[in-house]
Amino acid sequence: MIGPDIAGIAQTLGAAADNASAIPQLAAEAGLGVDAAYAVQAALLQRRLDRGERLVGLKMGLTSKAKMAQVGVDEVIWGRLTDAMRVPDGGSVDVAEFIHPRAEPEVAFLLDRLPEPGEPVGDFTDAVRAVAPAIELIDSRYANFTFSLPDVIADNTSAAAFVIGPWSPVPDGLENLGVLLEVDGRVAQVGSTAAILGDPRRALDEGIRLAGRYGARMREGWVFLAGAATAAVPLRPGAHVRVVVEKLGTASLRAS
Ligand code: 0L1
Ligand code: MG
Repeated sequence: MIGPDIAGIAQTLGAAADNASAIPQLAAEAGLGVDAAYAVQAALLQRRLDRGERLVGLKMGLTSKAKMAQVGVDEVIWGRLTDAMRVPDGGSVDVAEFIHPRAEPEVAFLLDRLPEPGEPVGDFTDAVRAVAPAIELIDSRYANFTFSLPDVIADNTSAAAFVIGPWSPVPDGLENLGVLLEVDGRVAQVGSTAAILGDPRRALDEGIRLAGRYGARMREGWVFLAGAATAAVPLRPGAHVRVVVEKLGTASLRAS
């Protein structure tokens, strides 16, 4: 039996991102299941590496009830981050380079010594050197930001860009820190790091476990986006977006 055209689907999704042009969902028609969708994601990454980008970390997606409800998918997923997706803290992005970008408040981990695949993270502060407030820009390549589970996995979990604020040592109470997402100085979303799988540290266990299933192993020095603490908000041209995480400070970006 002939399986889905992994390379062809990756090419279609990659071109949609490059051209900032939405495409219809494709998983159902292509017979794409979850495993094949992660193979598409790996092929999409290879496409980026072939043009000189570097893999710098992983991200978790749909780690909060608010996010799951927003997109109608109820499984935790993971995707890949490259250096080209990183925007300096306080930097700007051009909305025209995206299809329908949304911003969401995240917590980032700077990875240190990780356990062998299949082993749980023992001491969190051995595995994570530092923590930072972060913004993730997501931009589904599918029309109307609507997709099935395999569709969104194939689309690298809508990853588009990210901003990392200042790194701090792992603070006490990481499992329940207040989180704000502000747009133009107004509070747009309020949440807590507790919304991230009940404790963002759990996201790292899940990331190691889920990515390990597909042979992806995280490395010292990589960034890990643990997931959003609230629903995402549309990013409009001219908007100034700021994330505030209690004890960790702020990360911001401006959209042009
Ligand atoms: O980072 C995320 O939670 C995004 C996962 C994919 C679903 C979406 O595009 O919101
Ligand atoms: Mg996210």
